[in-house]
Amino acid sequence: MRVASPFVRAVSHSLTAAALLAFATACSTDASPTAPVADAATATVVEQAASVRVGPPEYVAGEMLVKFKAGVPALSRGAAMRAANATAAEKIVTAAMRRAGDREGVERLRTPMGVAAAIAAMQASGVVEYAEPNWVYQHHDISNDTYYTNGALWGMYGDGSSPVNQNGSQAAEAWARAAGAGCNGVVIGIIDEGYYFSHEDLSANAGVNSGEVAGDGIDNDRNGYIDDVRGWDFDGNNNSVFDGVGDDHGTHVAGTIAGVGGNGRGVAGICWSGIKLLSAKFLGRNGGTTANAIKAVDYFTALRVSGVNIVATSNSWGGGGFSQGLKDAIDRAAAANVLFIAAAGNSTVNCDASPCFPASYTSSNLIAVASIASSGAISSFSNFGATSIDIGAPGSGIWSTVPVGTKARVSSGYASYSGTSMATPHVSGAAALYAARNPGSSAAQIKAAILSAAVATPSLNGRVATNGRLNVSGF
Ligand SMILES: [Ca+2]
Ligand SMILES: [Ca+2]
Ligand SMILES: [Ca+2]
Ligand SMILES: [Ca+2]
Repeated sequence: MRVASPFVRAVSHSLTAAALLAFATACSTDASPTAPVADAATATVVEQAASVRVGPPEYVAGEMLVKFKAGVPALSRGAAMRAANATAAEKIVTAAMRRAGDREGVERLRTPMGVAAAIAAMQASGVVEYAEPNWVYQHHDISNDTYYTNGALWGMYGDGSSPVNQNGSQAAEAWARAAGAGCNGVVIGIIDEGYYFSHEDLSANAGVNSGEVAGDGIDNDRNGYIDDVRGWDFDGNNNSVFDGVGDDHGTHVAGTIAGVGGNGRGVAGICWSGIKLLSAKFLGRNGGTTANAIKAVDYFTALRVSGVNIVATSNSWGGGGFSQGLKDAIDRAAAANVLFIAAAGNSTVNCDASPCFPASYTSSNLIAVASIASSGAISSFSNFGATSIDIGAPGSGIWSTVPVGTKARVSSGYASYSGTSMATPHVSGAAALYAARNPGSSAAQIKAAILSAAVATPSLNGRVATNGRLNVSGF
């Protein structure tokens, strides 16, 4: 019996493809606007946020860069350094400097004095060409991706981003910080339909199982699956995890986690680069089974144990009743430090009163995700539960990647879907972002970071355990 189905509703799309609607149900009433909202209040907020962001430039405390004048005797250098209480940290003489006839190079000096005072002392010595702070440069990733800049991709915005939306995940603010928008070294397992790993806005972040050699008919990594290079299709029991435009839901999930950012096209996921996606396809045309869900969860657990840095699985599906077998699989993932991020479901039910699986499992590694709209309201369809559901995230009117076209000819498209299916990958991306910036974090630490950063949200008060919505601005 098929028990699981993807949690997606309300479809609109940029390119016409009837197959996109295959798993979608009726349009919800709170699909968010997909065009920029340009009212006076919004403009004011943008301006304020911009002024807040302008701060003094940063430099390395207790350091300066000094270039001594050519031919200055060591005695004079020593006197100048003593005046600035400075000690040598590094002498930088690059090949390019030498080629340019510069044998002095640049010295990086340490000093316990204030940097400004130390620089003044060096300059007063008369023996330096310059003395200056060792500036710290920030990586400011600002999305130029089409659906970001046109105001549609609200789930990535924050209260201090442009475009602005305080109800977004605040990812744009995390991107603007020093670490940027990359999620190096992190792998996320998508348990869903397959996904279009050749999509123009996904392919750079599509992972391969490095232990497997493609197409040799051999199970090189001995995990029980032959040629599982992109993952495994548990529904079809084969190694093709993308089987055409029917894999739109999985592809949409993938784009929210890891749509390639900054490439001037399409969308931007929470993680722009560095991340790798792998697929455990188990939802087919008629949904998926518990048996295949167990295999899919265990597939990623085994990869993690074998050394692949699977931080979380993203699970935008549900249905059926309690399964000890699936709970056990999720607990095995917990023991391997793999988070299980689960959609609350789209039936507007209280999961505390009427359990929603897999969201309601009590596994320590599970984060259950409700959906909010761009207004901050809980989405009309979203399940909730003060105990069983953890956090809200953007899920109404979410633009992401989809395959479009025909069976014979698939190409890259973008579409707006709504559902807790769309909220969940925002949290999966958040887990990846945190893990990338805090290497070696346990599943418990990542979960705690996500839940403790939630922003109190009236529509979620008493409806999710954190009473709040996703906020990755500080990750
Ligand atoms: Ca294999
Ligand atoms: Ca092989
Ligand atoms: Ca297949
Ligand atoms: Ca893009």
